[in-house]
Amino acid sequence: MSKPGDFEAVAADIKKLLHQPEYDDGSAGPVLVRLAWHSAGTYCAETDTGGSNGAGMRYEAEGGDEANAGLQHARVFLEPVKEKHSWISYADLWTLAAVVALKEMGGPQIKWLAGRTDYVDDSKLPPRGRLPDGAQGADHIRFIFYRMGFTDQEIVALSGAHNLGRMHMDRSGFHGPWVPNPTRFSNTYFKIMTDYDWKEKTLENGVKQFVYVDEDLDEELAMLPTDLALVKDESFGPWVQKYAKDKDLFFDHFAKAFGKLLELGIQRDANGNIKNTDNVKGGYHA
Ligand code: DDH
Repeated sequence: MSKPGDFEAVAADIKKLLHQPEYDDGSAGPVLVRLAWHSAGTYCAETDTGGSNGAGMRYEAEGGDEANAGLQHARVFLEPVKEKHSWISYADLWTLAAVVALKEMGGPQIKWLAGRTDYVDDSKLPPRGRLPDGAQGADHIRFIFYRMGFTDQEIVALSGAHNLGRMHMDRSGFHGPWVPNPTRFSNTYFKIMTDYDWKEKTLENGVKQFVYVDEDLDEELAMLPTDLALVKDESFGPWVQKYAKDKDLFFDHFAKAFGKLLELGIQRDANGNIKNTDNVKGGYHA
């Protein structure tokens, strides 16, 4: 047990659990990033519902959304950290874990502020279906991300998270990693999206995705229809090209957009404290 507010101690324990030799590509990092994204990405600006506050994914109403299949792995990885530092809310732990994991995987530092509560406010529960469907195209992507308040530029930057991790047939129905080194954050996703010749493939479960096969690679690479929809779109496309050429620009824009994602629906006063709560306060910038 650490002192309440000692986020450095929590971050240190998150770092220790990232190395998971038996799991996927040897790291818990990618699935932790996805946990934070799915916890926050249910937000609707117009109705002020959803978002990371409340950690609603612990319960069936939100956790049972088929888009969240597989994220129990991330929550299980984090459970010993929660047991040791019981003062931290799950909502803070899940978002902090992504920030720590991204940095450890070579990504940018993301500004993170504490104070989320685990109180599930039923009036803020997101309905199912708020997260994106990889089989769709640009209109769907805009529908989902405009609802949260993101711009086209931010949408492309956030999509760069697919530099990490892989798809699992038993979770989403899709299969494979996007990039050859899926535990290292970079702009490779954008580079290969534009440079490689992607071929449509129907998997044995009937699901369609795009693949790139190269005998020098251990396995074929994959792209979702939504990933490739970014290249062709007249407003998304130029950002794909810019991020493919300029890693620093991508890192800067990704850090800002991911930081914004984690704050959706969180109302703070001028000091950064969440209004009307006595939650543990602080931040993590190291
Ligand atoms: Fe994603 N994502 N994502 N994604 N995502 C999947 C995996 C990961 C979509 C679909 C899928 C973001 C945007 C989109 C990560 C982060 C982010 C999988 C595979 C699908 C399908 C799941 C599985 O089978 O295990 C779609 C569609 C979109 C969209 O924008 C239209 C964003 C914005 C992020 C983010 O973090 C900001 C990460 C990381 C993974 C890898 C997870 C893992 O277990 O590995």
